[in-house]
Amino acid sequence: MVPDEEAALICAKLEERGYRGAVVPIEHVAQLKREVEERLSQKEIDAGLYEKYLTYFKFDVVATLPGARSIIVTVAPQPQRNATFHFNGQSYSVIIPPTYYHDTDNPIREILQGILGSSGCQLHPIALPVKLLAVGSGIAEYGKNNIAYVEGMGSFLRFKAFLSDMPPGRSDWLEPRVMDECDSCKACLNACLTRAIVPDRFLIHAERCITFLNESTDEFPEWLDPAWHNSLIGCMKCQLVCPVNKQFVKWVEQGEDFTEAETELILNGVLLDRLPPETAHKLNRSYMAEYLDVLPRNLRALMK
Ligand code: B12
Ligand code: SF4
Ligand code: SF4
Repeated sequence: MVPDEEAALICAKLEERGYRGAVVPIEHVAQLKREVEERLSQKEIDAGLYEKYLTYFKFDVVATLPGARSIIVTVAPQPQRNATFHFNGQSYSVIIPPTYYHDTDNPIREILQGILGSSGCQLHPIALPVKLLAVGSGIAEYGKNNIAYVEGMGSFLRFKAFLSDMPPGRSDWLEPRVMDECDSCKACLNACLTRAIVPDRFLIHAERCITFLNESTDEFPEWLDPAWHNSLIGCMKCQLVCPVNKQFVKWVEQGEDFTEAETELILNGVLLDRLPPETAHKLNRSYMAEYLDVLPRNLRALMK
């Protein structure tokens, strides 16, 4: 198969299943790295606070997959999930935002493997700044809230990037841009309770973002009102008010139900391997097991 045909087949097969994708030449990784380094040198990103995220990116793609030639960026629509916790006779229904569930990663990987395997090409998941990648590839656009939007999905989605040694074929690379809808709107700026989104620069003040604070095991800063928490982890404020998300905001699927006893164990910070297997399964199925260390604090804030 010629490279353009293989890339087109990947996009078509993903679309058949409701996903979207693009194949990008590996050369653009250097651009992604430069973009992030530029933000660091301008001190728009605080390297100290951001360290764990920055070290997560794997810009040295050839070390990850020798012979890598393409990046495949994919996107899957995702709902919010509603998890229920029972405590002291009361039920608490709490939101797990889109993105945290990884349930679309494997089906996407299988589709890609099915196509690439037949031409002897390899596939490797890779941690890259996927919003920049998706916007550069043309499948997404930025909102003023720094979140990336895809036509037909709004921002209710999950991105995933893969490396491959397949030839990329022809593709355009676009400069980062903001949706036209943002021109006359500042709903997300007004909705952000911590003022992480500001009018005088595009990049949010990540260190003020509720997600940054409630994904971290550090104590909440004093200025953060616990009542601002709106999700078990992360924050939905700047997405729920966005007019581009209007048709998706009510897309909420039922998640796991944690009994009184299970909720108590979680609130008491019991480690995963000490939890009853069924409780651990529920956490794994909710993709919350990796956040178990911050759940007691976050859940308490929501229960108040
Ligand atoms: C670190 C991180 C965070 C940090 C910092 C986020 C930030 N904006 O800096 C924190 C913890 C705060 C965070 C929060 C959230 N995150 Co987050 N996060 C990440 C992670 C791991 C890396 C992102 C990163 O650091 N990129 C580097 C930065 C600098 O790139 P960037 O934000 O795209 O910024 C570029 C542009 O701003 C551009 N640029 C600069 N100037 C200008 C000017 C203009 C005009 C334009 C157009 C562009 C532009 O250049 C910058 C790069 O240099 C990614 C996963 C991944 N693999 O990418 C998820 C990810 C970005 N997060 C995601 C989500 C969903 C969230 C939350 C909504 C959490 C939630 N669900 O509750 C919030 C949203 C906060 C917000 N409003 O942005 C999703 C985004 C999905 C989407 N639809 O866009 C990702 C992709 C995870 C995933 N796999 O789906 N996140
Ligand atoms: S709320 Fe308005 S300004 Fe913010 S991302 Fe959505 S359309 Fe753009
Ligand atoms: S996720 Fe919440 S705290 Fe972060 S920028 Fe959006 S509204 Fe603000």
